[in-house]
Amino acid sequence: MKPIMVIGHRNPDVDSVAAAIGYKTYKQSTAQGLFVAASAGEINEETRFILDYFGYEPPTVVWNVRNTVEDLLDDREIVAISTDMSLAELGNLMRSHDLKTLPVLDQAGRLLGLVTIGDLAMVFMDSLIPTRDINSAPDILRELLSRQVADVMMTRDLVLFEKDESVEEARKHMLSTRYRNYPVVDEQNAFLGFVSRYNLLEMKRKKLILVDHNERKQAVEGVEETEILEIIDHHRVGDLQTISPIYFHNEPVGSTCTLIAEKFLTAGMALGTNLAGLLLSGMLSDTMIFKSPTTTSKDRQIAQQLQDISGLEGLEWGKQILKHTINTQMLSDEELITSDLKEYTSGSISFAISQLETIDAKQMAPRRENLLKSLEELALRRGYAFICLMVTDILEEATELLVAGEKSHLISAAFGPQDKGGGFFLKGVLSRKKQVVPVLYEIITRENMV
Ligand SMILES: [Mn+2]
Repeated sequence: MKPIMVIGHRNPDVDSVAAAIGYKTYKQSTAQGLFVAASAGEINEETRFILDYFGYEPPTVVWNVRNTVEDLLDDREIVAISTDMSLAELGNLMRSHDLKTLPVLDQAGRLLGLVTIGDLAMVFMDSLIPTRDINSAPDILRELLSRQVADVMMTRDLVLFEKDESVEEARKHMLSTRYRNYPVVDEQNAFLGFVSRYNLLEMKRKKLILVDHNERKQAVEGVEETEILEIIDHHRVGDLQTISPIYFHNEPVGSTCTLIAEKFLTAGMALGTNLAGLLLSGMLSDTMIFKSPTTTSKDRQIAQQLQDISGLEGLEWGKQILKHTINTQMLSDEELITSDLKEYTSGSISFAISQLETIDAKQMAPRRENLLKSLEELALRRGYAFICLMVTDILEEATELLVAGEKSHLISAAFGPQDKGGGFFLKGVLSRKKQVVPVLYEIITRENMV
């Protein structure tokens, strides 16, 4: 059974990882199927600390969900043969299993060659026809049937695929050759099965449930090749499309974990202390301990219940989490910018907003000039019309906004006046999605940049 992946956004934060684990657990006990939690990239320090604290394994890191040759393999049992098998035995095997191609493997399961029914027929004909002597046929046949697979197997010019090859590559090879079956191997050349044109037609899309995002640019690479089953989110509605009608729960609350916790609570399902703690952590992290204007009364009310279950005191625990947020001193300018970078599109233009949450924004001041340079470089390299870095001081409840890129003047105009260091001081601005993203979309529309 192919698992259904519950996955958050790229550059995963605590909310998207905790929501993936939480919703996986919820689905596992309410729906049929095998669910796994995944993260679309390496988890950050803060998340690692939290998972560790509550005894959770980090979710599988998934960089790409494109279909690979491995996804084409069916679950059929592998019938294989060894080099020392006689052709008489081989004939029995082929008939009893109704097989036309067989892999020849060594003791360790590595692929040595193939025997196809066509090759066998050629061997028989090559031996029988030149004699033109019907009377000697039984002897020739007897000799043939006692030969071994090693004598007849095809070993050269095999068209085979590695399991991680893309389906697109495999498709091209299949269309330019004319074999019935193509062997698939892993890095050690171990045989995994055959694929055929038929498997291409039958290919099943990977199944995903998205949490904490619904924009294509923020989703794991290859998302357009998958089937999205559900989305649970608290952001603006983006540009992802689905094949069929789906369950799409989008609600402007402080965190996706709020919505996941709510599902457990309203269903009257038991919530373990660890899961309650994990979900509470996602809420605290995403709402900056309820200081962000994204925080709603639903968040406060659900957080209270999670505190009761987990025995944690929200404020205290929130401060402990904060201590484990990224250590900016260890990061290069570019690492610092890309560690929580989100990309957006509007028509043909793309832009990006990065956010750095800190409890002492002043320590960033000496780096401002170099950060601006890095922003400018990144905008150029990745083709952003503009890029913003929000340096958000959680304690002071303010953001210093740095802007770069070809169209940055438009953004600057909206947030001005500029301060001496080249940034914009925005008192009371804490939330990227609520206080910055909408302003930028507004500007793009107004300036007709699309
Ligand atoms: Mn979130």
